Amino acid sequence: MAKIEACLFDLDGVIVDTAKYHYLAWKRLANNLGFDFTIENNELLKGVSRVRSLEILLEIGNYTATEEEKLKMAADKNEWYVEYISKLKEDEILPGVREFLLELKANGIKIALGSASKNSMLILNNLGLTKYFDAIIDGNKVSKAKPDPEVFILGAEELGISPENCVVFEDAKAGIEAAKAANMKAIGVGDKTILGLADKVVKDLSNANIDIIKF
Ligand code: B16
Ligand code: MG
Repeated sequence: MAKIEACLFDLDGVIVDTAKYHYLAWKRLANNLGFDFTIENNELLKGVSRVRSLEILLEIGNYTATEEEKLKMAADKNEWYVEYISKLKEDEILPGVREFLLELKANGIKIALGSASKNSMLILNNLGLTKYFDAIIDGNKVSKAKPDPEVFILGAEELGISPENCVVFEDAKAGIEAAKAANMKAIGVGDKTILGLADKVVKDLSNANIDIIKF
């Protein structure tokens, strides 16, 4: 079995729960357009790109918009979202994450981010986590969304590690599919019934240590 030399982390749902801020901003947009947007609806947007998220939201509200209007809606939503995440503090790092990153570093394991978000630098900087990452691949660098493996392939390339020596940590089904399509190991973070395709599933990273990346 190939030895793991690098860990690639999704951001929202694995390192920090930014989904609640995405929700508040999308809900504000929906309400401005005259329809409701529930926390259940928000589940559909996890791990999904901003543009695709807007399309899903408009489908939910049965709302038709021109391309120009959609651009303005996405920009407004992002402005409100950025207001929230500008206030992110280190105490919002999900349990066990910083300790796990430190342990990986101490064991010479390379670390990369593999996120769909275009706001990842602001988030990592506010959480004080940027220094742990050897490569950051996010929505600004990729053209294809998960389950396409592009984000993780680019991460492995930037780290100089071959995919079979990489493991991905993901909370979204599409992210697990992307990891498998990249020929990497995948650890699901969250619900076993949703992330069943992963090699392992953990509820969260609160008890994660170096043993978790031994397969
Ligand atoms: P932004 P991840 C994803 O982050 C979020 O889960 C998803 O809800 C969001 O639409 C997407 O980032 C794009 O984010 O609007 O900030 O560019 O899970 O891939 O880290
Ligand atoms: Mg995620």
